Amino acid sequence: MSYGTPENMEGIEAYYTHIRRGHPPTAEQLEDLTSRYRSIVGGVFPLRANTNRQVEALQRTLDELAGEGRYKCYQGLKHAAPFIEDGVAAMAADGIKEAVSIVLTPQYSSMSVGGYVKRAKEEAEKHGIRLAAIESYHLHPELISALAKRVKAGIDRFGEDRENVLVLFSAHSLPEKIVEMKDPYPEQLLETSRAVAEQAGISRWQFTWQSAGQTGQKWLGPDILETIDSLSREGVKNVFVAPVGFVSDHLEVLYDLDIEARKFAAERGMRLERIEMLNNDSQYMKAMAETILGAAVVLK
Ligand code: FEC
Repeated sequence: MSYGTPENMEGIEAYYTHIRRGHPPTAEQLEDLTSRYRSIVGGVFPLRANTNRQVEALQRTLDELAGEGRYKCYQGLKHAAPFIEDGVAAMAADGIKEAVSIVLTPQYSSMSVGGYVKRAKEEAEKHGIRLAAIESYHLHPELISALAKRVKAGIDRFGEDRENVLVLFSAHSLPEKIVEMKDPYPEQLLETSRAVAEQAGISRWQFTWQSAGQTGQKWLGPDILETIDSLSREGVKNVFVAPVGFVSDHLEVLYDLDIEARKFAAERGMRLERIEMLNNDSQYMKAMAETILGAAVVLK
């Protein structure tokens, strides 16, 4: 399962309305989002083809690890077609009786992965499918190793300045109320960050939030722009961002980090670079495939 993206510019309004649980955005909100897509995509939505490639790569990895034909991958998206319910219905139509669900994002929150799982379970029940739901795999050794390699390679891009780089791990913010709910999301993100930093031999790092929504309630902070501002006042010149709660090239990375945060840093005389996203990285695929095989055991 994955987040989903509009198919094209005309699909943005329906997509945004779905994210807002059926409440259409105002004209101003719609224009704001459309202009962000315009600056990254020029009519092509990278996340769409990317998710298809991830599903194909995961299928190949499962075939290699468990034998061809043992597992079949289906795709279900949270906010776009094929929706989660479509994916489960497609399984039922093929006569599948046992399934494992996994979300591309590695850390669990009741407001992110929890929502995907609830919808998958409800639909599976309707079709009499037994479903084992994976909640997180944020410390899988293959995932940590893949991220650590990318952090190291990215820091090398700073050349002579590589010793003076501060690594900023980041993830999508959520409303602050998740803290009172004892949601594991912030802690799992810190655990991933700590493990990657350790394996990459990084001692100068911080965690920060990004991409908070405009909903009137308080979201987890500090936001990446606030963090960059504080760092600039402390004299930091080189920042390397690793959004460990995201795995793909999409709006929240290609706009929020590559355009908005980079410009904000440049205005303060700072250089900001970003990790290469995992997309269909073979170690990331192995992390998911091994987690799936482990979860499938409970169905036996
Ligand atoms: O490239 C693309 O087309 C899609 C990029 C995209 C990803 C993504 C991941 C997460 N979100 C999470 C939570 C929220 C909450 C709200 C919210 C709103 C948006 C909007 C867009 C959007 N998100 Fe998203 N998110 C992506 C895109 N997200 C566009 C609407 C405009 C805006 O606020 O920018 C607020 C909903 C509300 O209004 O009530 C909450 C979380 C993730 C990471 C986990 C996951 O991938 O599931 C959490 C990718």
